[in-house]
Amino acid sequence: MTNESAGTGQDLVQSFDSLSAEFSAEIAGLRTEEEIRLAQARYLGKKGKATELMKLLGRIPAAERPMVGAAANRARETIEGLVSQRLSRLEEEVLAAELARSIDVTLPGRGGCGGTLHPLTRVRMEIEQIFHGMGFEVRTGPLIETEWNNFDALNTPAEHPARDMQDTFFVEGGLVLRSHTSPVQVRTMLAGPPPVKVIAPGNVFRRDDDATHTPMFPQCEGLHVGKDVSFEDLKATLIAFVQRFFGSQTSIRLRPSFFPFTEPSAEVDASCFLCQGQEPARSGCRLCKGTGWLEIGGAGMVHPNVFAAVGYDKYDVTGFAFGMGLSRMAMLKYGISDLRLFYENDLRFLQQFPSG
Ligand code: FA5
Repeated sequence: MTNESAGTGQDLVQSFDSLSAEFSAEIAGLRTEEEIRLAQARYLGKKGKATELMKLLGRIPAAERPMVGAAANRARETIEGLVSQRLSRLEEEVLAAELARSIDVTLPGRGGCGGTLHPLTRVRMEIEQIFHGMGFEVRTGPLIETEWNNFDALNTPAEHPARDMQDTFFVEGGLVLRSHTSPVQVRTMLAGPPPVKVIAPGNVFRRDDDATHTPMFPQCEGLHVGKDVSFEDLKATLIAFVQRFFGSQTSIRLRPSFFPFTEPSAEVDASCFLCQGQEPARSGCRLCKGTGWLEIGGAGMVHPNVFAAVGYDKYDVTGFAFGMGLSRMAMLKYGISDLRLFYENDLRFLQQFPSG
């Protein structure tokens, strides 16, 4: 029945009754609450079929209207009743499906994924342990240093060309992001008289950025000052260290070098622990690139000017110092080709270093 042909009241009553039957057939095939609610709206909503029929009420004789109104109410109640019946059945079906799922409560839990120590932390801890065994104490210093501690006291005055090699980040007020851990030497000696025997691990900063240089990297300083501390002691200490860190076959090579704060100075190389410096493995060695040696840091005897800067008697004491790059050492120990991997926090990389 349409707006144009209202028909009689009896026709309208019949239309309402058949609407209920139509809805009943439709709802039987619906599977979700959303489908049911949409169907309900198609019948009882603002533009629903029942609402449209109600608009015809005004066109029939007044005497027949109560009968039609009653039929409309009946249809509405039937439709709403069917909706709520269907919805509660649906709820029961969902519950029954949940209950039918078999759960094996005896299976072991999945557990969380535990964190592990970062490879650089592991290397630092291992180095601390090795030097602790040789009688070194661990010291630390601030990352933002005075220019004096970072350069001047280390025999590197403002105009010294060696400052260029460690070009760094300057902060206002004569402060710098420390470019090496050597200022901890100065702090340690200013803090008390000799003898001192310390290592100082920590991060340092430089204007560097490539596969083997990062702008921030960890170093470990070593300083031993006392009566008659000799170059021989330095060499013995470094040999003992590399043999514990890289393996007992490892030896070292000292190459003459220059650092303003040590004299004489040397670059420290460890023999490549992968090829042992032996042919035929050496020529194809991916770690040492065929040289048989791996550079691990710098070292030397403390310069008398450094003793003078911290108030130590340069005629009374001698000392050695060294500084190693920890990320380079980790790179060598674990065979890693790009230093930047340490700082990318890629789980696929980090998960290869489970805590031991
Ligand atoms: C120094 O920093 C000296 N302070 C070391 C020293 C201490 C010498 C005490 C004598 C006595 P050098 O600039 O060479 O030296 O750095 C030492 C080590 O840090 C290098 O051998 C290398 O392993 C590491 N290193 C240097 N620059 C970077 C960088 N940008 N990224 C990662 N590692 C670096």
